[in-house]
Amino acid sequence: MDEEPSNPESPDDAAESRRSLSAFQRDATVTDGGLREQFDREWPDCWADAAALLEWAEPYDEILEDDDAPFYRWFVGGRLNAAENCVDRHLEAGRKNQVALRWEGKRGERRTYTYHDLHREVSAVAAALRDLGVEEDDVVTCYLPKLPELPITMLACTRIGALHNVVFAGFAPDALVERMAGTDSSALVTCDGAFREGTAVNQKRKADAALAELEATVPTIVVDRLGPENETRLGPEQYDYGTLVERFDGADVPPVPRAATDPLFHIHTSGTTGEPQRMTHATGGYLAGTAWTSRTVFDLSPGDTYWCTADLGWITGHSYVVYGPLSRGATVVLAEGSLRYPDRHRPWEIIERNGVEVFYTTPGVIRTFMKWGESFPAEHDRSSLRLLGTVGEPIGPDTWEWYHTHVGDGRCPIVDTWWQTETGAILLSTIPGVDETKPGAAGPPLPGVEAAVVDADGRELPPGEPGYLTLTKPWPSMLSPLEGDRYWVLAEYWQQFSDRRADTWRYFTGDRAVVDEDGYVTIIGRADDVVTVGNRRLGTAELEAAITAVDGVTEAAAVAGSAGGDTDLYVFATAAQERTDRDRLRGAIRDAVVERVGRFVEPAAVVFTPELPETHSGKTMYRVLESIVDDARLEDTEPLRNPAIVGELETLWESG
Ligand code: 6R9
Repeated sequence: MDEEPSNPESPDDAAESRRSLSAFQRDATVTDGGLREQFDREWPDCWADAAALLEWAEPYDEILEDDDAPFYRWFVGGRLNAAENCVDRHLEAGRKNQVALRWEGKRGERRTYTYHDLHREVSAVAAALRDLGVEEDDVVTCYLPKLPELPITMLACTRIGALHNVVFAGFAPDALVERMAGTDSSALVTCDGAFREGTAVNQKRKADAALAELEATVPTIVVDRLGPENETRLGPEQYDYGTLVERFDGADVPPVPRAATDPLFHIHTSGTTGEPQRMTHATGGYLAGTAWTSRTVFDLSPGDTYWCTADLGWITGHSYVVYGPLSRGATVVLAEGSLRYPDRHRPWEIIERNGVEVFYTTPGVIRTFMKWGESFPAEHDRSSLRLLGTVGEPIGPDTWEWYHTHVGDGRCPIVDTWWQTETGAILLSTIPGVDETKPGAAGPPLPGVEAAVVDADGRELPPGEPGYLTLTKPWPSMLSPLEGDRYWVLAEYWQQFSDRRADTWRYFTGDRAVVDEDGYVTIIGRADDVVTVGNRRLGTAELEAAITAVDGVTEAAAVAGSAGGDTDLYVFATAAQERTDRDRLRGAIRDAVVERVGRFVEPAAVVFTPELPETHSGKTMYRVLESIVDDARLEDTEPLRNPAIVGELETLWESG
């Protein structure tokens, strides 16, 4: 046997980690084990607890209005401003010199913004946007990488009641065109370029290409990221960010009170059809949800140092880089660029240097750390860490154990947080000050949240039986579509499992899941990822779950391809240990698939790869694997977090 035991902890270590878990619980903000019962009893009034974490310009009259279900309205009658909640009120609370943002640039640059600095620059940008004609309810598209100017611009928009629409900076111009046109954007904020592993990449050229495609000209603000050595020409209606900030420095722009039900921002999901869909969140409910979960799940209090690796182009960056942690008055670390540049010590140096207490990332990033090896975290002081989080896809037990042991030293609880762009905030997770964790299971629904796993006819399934994950009660940070989006939102999320005549509404998450006797939910994967082999349609989620259950397999993706003429099933997998016996593992994977779906779908090939291609938000990119199997040309790999894997996969595939 050349395998190491999969659980490196001895019983003594395990006892030790339980002891320190209670050390976390002793200091946690939320330790009330009766919170779920209390929320159930008082629902929906319990959500006043979340609203109480915010500063309201006018109090709300009604917590939940359901006249127009499933288009629920939260905190009706209330008015508030997001920028005021994330910035101004911390000044008033005597925290003006507390650090709000610590930015670490790709080239070793560091910038620190106190809440006072943040207030000043947010106000200046807000004044500049107004000067360029942006009004309340207008939409401003942001096409920026992880620079401080991005959260600042987002907050500047919300300060004047404009909506932001952040588009991932890695997307190509046509994606920008589509998202700007789809939101009727009145302004664009972008930058001259970005450094990619040392070389300057032209971002403005992409923005200009998109602007040329749009019908109307919109004013464009350009952040100078490349410095004076890379001169950028500004065209008509294009303005330098730094010049505007100087010009409007000291401007007094009072935050515009918005109705709680007014939209706060747009963000796009890829949607099941693959077309980007415009999603919208409402000001009051979204802020209440992100603030409350930042406190309850991430245990964030003013002054806590927190680092989330997500890009701001995704919902995780909105909810848990900007709105949640800043509304809590935390110190947010923002790291530009890749975690492996200039070398693999970077993530641990960031944690060490900044004294990061709470760290939030995706299983894909953790698997990359695993591949690099435990010596990297081991060389750095991580004693500041007290809580770890994960999001975006299921975390397998091996990855969980590694995270727990080598990042958290067996003493930091892990929160496996399940949520979606549409849900706005975390809905399934353990509360680290209260609940036991089970590796691999996201956890029970948070207080006030109700979930059910159902069969295709909507009948609730008993524990242990996999089915569709639905949400049976509305929640404050829920999607709040504009009038024109209601039709498709109904069809996509509310149609399948609701009984409209009985006015009983169930939100369909699009995920498959299984719940255990204790109410902990394990996410299996997306219900719509289906492969057709022969004439059978197979859910990839269950296949992959069966494969990753094989000891020694960390991750798997199943795709259909016609490399051999007929349509066959192909499996890509990553192995827990470099030295694992591949042939034995291959055999075990084949057996697992056959046992799951029968002999007729025995995989035509099982390919071991160091990583699966994945998006920046941590989802397996099946399109890349399909194009490799079918030897098709691959367009656009820009949405990939790990583009280097494509070449490696091609080589692995060709070498059989
Ligand atoms: C926040 C975010 C949503 C989909 C969701 C599910 C998957 C998210 C997860 C998870 C297992 C978790 N997902 N968190 N799967 N465990 N803790 O990722 O939003 O990009 O909209 O994706 O991500 O499949 O339905 P979004």
